[in-house]
Amino acid sequence: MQASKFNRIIYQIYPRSFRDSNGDGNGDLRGIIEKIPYLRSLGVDMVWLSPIYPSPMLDQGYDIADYDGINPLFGSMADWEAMRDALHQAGIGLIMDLVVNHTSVEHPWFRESRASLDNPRRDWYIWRKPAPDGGPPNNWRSYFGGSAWTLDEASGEYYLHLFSVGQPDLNWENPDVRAEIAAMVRRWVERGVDGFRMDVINVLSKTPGLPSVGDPAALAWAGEHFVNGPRIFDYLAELKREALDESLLTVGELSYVDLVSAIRFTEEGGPLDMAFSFEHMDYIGDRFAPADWDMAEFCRIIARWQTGIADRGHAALFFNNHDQPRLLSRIPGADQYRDKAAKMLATLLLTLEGTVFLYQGEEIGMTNSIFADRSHLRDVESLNRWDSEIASGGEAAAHRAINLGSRDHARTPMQWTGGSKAGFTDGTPWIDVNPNYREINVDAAEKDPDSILHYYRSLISLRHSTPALNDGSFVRFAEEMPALFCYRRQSADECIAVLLNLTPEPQPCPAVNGERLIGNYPDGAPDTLSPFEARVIRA
Ligand code: ISL
Repeated sequence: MQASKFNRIIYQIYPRSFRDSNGDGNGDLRGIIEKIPYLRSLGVDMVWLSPIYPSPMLDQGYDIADYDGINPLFGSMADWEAMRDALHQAGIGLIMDLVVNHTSVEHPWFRESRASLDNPRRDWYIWRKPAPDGGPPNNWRSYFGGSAWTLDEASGEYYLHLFSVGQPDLNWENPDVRAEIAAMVRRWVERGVDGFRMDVINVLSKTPGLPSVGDPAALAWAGEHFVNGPRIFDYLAELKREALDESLLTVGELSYVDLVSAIRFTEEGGPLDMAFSFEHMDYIGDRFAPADWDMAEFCRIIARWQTGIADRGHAALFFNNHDQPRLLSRIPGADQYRDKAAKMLATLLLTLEGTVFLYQGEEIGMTNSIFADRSHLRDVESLNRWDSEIASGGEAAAHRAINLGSRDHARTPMQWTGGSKAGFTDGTPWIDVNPNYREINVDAAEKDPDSILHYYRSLISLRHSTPALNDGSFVRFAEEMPALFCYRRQSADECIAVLLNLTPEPQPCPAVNGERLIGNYPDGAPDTLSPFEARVIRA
């Protein structure tokens, strides 16, 4: 079946950790080319590459120093073109990461901007004089901890960075900035990309005057004056008009977004095709000091979004990405049932309404890693957090926070084999391989017909061949059973029922008659679900 734009299954590659072809310890574009047969055999329709542009890598490439180049760490433009062509020959589309809320401090625009108060590019970024006490102009906090402002000693002014100190925010109020970004996007379209994943795309527009927020520490206030700011829809409509066409797939990462605004961004005629939202990941609060993971609550949020967004907007579905600890490691009881829980989560993700995004390693059940001390961390947010925990709570607190919340859990190298360095590199990996690679790796999974990997393949193929799984409505049932998540996907001529046990204990379940399409246990008793059992039935 030819997948429509919305029915595609998309695989996120974190290039630095995917496959290293030249032994320097860093994944690269030639490494991706090597693995295209693997991607093809998985059955995915597109890949999204996290940033591969020239960058000081302070935020692992989300700090871009040149929007039109390729970071030599990953290869050359010729390598990129070879990868694009090889993907296309394999029938796989290519989505690039568009990071336009901020650049790197190393970007020539910022170098010019900071060079002097009267530089023509001064206004391309957000500069303000100090507050009367000499401190930052307002109380905004950076996503990565600390003030969102840094003083530039030379000019005596502060610049705004919602993320790290190396990621100054562009001034989207300036029409020249917007025109230059649109031109850059057009150049990538001309180079043959098939879509864009737009990084924190709903924070471009700041409230004029940049007022302080009510309580910078409280999550609800965090984005008060920049999340979905006053001109965001104008900016995105303009970008779409100037640079994008319907054949491209656009997926926005929407920070702190609620259902109502997510619909506005993705409805018919809206600026984006689809959007990532985070309520199902963020309900635990601070990732580094989270509330207990609660599968019933997770599914309740998913159900609310499924029902709410239906026919109005379009969801980009994901359980893992490069910013989240591995979901499998968060679920109570899943350590005892890794295989079953991974397959249960896969069943859930691949039977929901929306466009499915998989993250590298999820398809073999990769888990969180262990970071012995600060020297093993690479992520700027984790390093900041380590330092603040050491200052306030000491070593044990720092370990606890990192083991729960670090983004580095998702960034350990892809585990290809049980051999040296998990088959990721012949050199020294830029970040340690998870020690469990001897058991959890692609090679082993290929050989085991009952592996998580083969289960993903079957589900991907099932979704591609089952219209109701793409376009059918979502209706939850058996809601009175909190240990289960049960729903139907209903289209005009078929109905698929999904029964999931969210717990590591057997649970009674409603009887649903019909043909069993897939499941993670051999056929069992019709009225009981085994630990983390998943069943998909053509009802
Ligand atoms: O706001 C969040 C959830 O509601 C955050 O998780 C937010 O989505 C995230 O911090 C933004 O991430 C993106 O932009 C960052 C970069 O470090 C991340 O890797 C990227 O995914 C800055 O570019």
